[in-house]
Amino acid sequence: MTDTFTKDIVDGLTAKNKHLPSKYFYDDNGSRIFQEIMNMPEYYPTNAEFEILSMQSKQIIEALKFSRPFNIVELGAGDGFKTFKLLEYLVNNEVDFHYVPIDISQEAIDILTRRLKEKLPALKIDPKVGDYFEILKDNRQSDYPSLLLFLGGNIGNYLEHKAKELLALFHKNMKRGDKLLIGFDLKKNPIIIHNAYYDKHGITKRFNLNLLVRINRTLDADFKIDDFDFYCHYNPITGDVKSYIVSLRKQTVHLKAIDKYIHFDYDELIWTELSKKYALEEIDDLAEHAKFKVEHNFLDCKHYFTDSLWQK
Ligand code: AVJ
Repeated sequence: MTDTFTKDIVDGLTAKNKHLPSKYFYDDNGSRIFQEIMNMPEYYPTNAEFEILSMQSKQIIEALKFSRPFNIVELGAGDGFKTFKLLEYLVNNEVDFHYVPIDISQEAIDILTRRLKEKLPALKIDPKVGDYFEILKDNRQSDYPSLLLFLGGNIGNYLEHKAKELLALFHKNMKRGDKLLIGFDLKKNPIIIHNAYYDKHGITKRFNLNLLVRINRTLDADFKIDDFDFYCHYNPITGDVKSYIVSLRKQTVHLKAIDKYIHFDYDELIWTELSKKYALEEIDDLAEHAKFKVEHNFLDCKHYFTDSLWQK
């Protein structure tokens, strides 16, 4: 039981209140299901952030007040669909910059690089595969100012103390004057949030249960997927969306690869994900705690989402 995946899964499933880390949703199949989520009309964050970067790229770049050339470093670039609008604006305006997309997935980086070379041949792209922070440290040696991108609202998956830890790490690996553009999903009418996560198509349910499929495959386990359901709940006071897998029976699952048995009670829960929604004041507090200065919030027209620009 050496690798972190196995350790995280076993720790989570043997805890008093069972839980599994949402970062493990994203195997190849999970990434595909997440694409389906992003294509649902109810999943507003994709459209909201796309609107921000389509309509306000000029304002965002002007707010940087960078000398040129500069770097744009994207953490967890993925398919880079949203970022395309920002890059397109810069290339069309002949701005001198380097784009450094970083992702842990070689496949994602290859696809992104191929697409960008085709669509924006003039773009100077310097893709990196690997751990954010190792690469950030390298970038710190660069003489040029950098804009760090952490888009998509991924910060919402972190518990408060973990979010603070992550932002402190960003801060530590930035130069004075560098900027961070970070996406936050905002508090809004709870029904809209409920419908985006507890979707009527069952896609988010499939996204969650795919984690059990992944455990079946990697740990040679025998989860009967039909014996589990999905539940999620938005608390409009705290802003927490919490997602769960629900055991529909009293049952035992065998993780054969490590010969471990996991018992489930009738209706027992596995907590799988936090997707926190923020108020603008909470964003200010987070920034201040991590010693950043909030320069501007770029909101979509419905005020569902913000790309918040911070300076070190
Ligand atoms: C990719 C973390 C931003 O929390 O909204 C979508 C993942 N989970 N539907 C989010 C997700 C359920 C998503 N993030």
